[in-house]
Amino acid sequence: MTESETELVPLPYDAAHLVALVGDDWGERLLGAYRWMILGRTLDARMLGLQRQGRIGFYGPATGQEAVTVGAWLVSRPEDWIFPGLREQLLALARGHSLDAYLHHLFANDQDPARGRQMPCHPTAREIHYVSMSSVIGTQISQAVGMAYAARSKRASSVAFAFFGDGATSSNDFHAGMNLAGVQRLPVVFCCTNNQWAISVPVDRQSAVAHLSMKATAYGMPGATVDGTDIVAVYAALAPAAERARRGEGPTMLEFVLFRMTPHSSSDDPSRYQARDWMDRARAHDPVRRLEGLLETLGQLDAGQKAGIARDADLEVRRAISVAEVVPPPSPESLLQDVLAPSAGTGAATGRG
Ligand SMILES: Cc1ncc(C[n+]2csc(CCOP(=O)(O)OP(=O)(O)O)c2C)c(N)n1
Ligand SMILES: [Mg+2]
Repeated sequence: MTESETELVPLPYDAAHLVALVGDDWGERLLGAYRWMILGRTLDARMLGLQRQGRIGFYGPATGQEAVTVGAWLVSRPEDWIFPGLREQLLALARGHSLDAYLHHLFANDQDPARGRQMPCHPTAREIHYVSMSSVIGTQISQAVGMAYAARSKRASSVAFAFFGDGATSSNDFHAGMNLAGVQRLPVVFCCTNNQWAISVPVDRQSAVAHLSMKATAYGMPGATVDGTDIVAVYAALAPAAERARRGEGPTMLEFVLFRMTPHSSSDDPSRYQARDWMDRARAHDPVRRLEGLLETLGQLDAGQKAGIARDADLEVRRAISVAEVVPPPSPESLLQDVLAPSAGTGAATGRG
């Protein structure tokens, strides 16, 4: 089967369903979601290309996972905190982190918010409550729980969204974090992006349960398995989980089943371990094409708009690359910036504030 022959599994909604599930403004909201998904898809393709050309060092794509990140954008509020796993960069951008800042980071240049000191493709964006991604699998889960504990102590209404992959459910932090959140009824939404692989290890070699969401039961919280390639289903699961957390009723664990549509990262060759039909099955559940088909069927997107959205995303990504690529690397002196607090009267301040 070739790419063009792969039959897409359509999203099963009519307008009445969408009013009930997303609200009266579903057309506008889902079209906005579609724009972000196209930007994410465009970014992934261009960044993998740049990595192959030796222009950036490393990239971790999120192709196939866009319905979850953009669904979380529709649900989360500015006061919430995002603790990403490995593939939530699009959520940072949709929440307001600039594409330029992200590209500066990927080029690890002088305007990189992390000044070239973080691993590549590990954005951090304090201004939009997007905590630096940790490649140490699972650690962000217990950090999210700590943030939720702090929010509850301060009587703040913020919710912590903890993202992690299927592989992370085998980490110690998953169990410690879920347990504390369950006992303390903390405002956390645990979002497991089950893309069915932990690099080359398939999910059935990772866990003996039929659905990872069953693990919620052990920690006394509700859990559900959701089609993570259906943005409407993602929204319909995330919105009540966030509201429940905000009302002080405790955490929820959602397992979003989806397909990793690229190598694990720019360092990986999945042809060595994936079945040949993997990509055919993945394309049939492509979250971007599924939403696109729904919007077209319901008269919210025509060919002209579609081409315009794709062109805008391409131009925006190209523009940001051209801006970031010419910025020099951080100077050696910058190594001490943000490390030492300015000390009054000594003139030895090196931080940027
Ligand atoms: C504690 C720890 N062990 C191992 C690794 C190496 N490693 C990096 S990504 C990864 C797989 C993660 O799989 P999953 O949690 O399913 O996330 P995905 O990459 O599929 O999004 C592993 C084992 C690591 N980074 N940290
Ligand atoms: Mg995985």
